[in-house]
Amino acid sequence: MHMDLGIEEIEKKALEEIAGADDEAALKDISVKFIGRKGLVTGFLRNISSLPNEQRPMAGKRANEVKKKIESTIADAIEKLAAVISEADSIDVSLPGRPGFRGSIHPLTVVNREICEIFVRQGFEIAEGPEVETDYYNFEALNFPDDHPARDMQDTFFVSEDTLLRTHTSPLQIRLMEKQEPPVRAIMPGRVFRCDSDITHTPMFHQVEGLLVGEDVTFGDLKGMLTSFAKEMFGEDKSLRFRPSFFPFTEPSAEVDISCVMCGGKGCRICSGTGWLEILGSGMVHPALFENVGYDTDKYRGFAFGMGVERIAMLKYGIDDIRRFFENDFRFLRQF
Ligand code: 2NM
Repeated sequence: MHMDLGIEEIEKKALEEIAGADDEAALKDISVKFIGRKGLVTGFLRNISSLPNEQRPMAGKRANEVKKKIESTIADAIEKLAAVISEADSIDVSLPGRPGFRGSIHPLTVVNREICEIFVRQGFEIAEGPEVETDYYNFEALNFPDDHPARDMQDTFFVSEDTLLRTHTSPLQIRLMEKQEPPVRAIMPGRVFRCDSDITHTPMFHQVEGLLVGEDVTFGDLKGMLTSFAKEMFGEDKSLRFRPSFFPFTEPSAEVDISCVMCGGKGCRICSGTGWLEILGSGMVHPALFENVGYDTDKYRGFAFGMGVERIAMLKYGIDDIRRFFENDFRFLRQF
């Protein structure tokens, strides 16, 4: 009955069966059925001798072509199946998807907002202004003497003889007082610039300064205000220490320390064994400033304070190198 099929019919049937096969075992069976020892093509070849002489060469040639065609088509089909199987193996559809990176708020922005929010809740307005300032607003009006070391080229970035990159946000307080009679209650967040660079200083950093002016403002108000700020920022359990200091624009002046965030006051590496960490500077506004802006020095008193946002963020999050804030390494930034 094998001989009943012509070689063209055998080829057509083989190719149809290969196309319909969906695994390797089925393809092996097809191989046996057509080109195995007892296969249809093999049987056809064996029977060539019974054909008339003149048909034999042509029939033999076609039968060999068909055998090769079936072999290569089966090999291709096996290869295709293998590719599909390995792709299916490499994708585990039961795994949860990988979440995309959402981005996060920069730690300095987080801390800057937190500082501002605490004072805004106490009735302070937010004021902003130019980063390029005149010598007058940055130093002169703030009672810095002509020979103050901060006015040196080494400490301040000068743009020209009379203009510079502000070294603090205090110039804004002068601008604000020039425009507005007391009561004044404002904070000034912003970038400031100093020629300085090591693990705790960068040439650009961020400050928040505050100013409160009115009648009957006392040093007690300053202490109360800054104590409640520090406890909100670092925790109710912190103690505060007001330490006498000096700033040109305040008299008297005080630096404010909190009990160490690491050791709680016992003394450790972070607080250099003192138990205390400096978080801000403050004082009662020097009368010279009020004279410069035309306020009545008999009637008005004020207090002012200033802090570095980087320093507060380093203490709050235990960051030991200020340069981390500016390296833009996602592994650091996405933790906040
Ligand atoms: C500080 C420390 C102490 C301050 C003073 C003033 C001004 F202009 F209103 F008098 N603004 N900021 C001040 C006082 C800033 O930073 C460490």
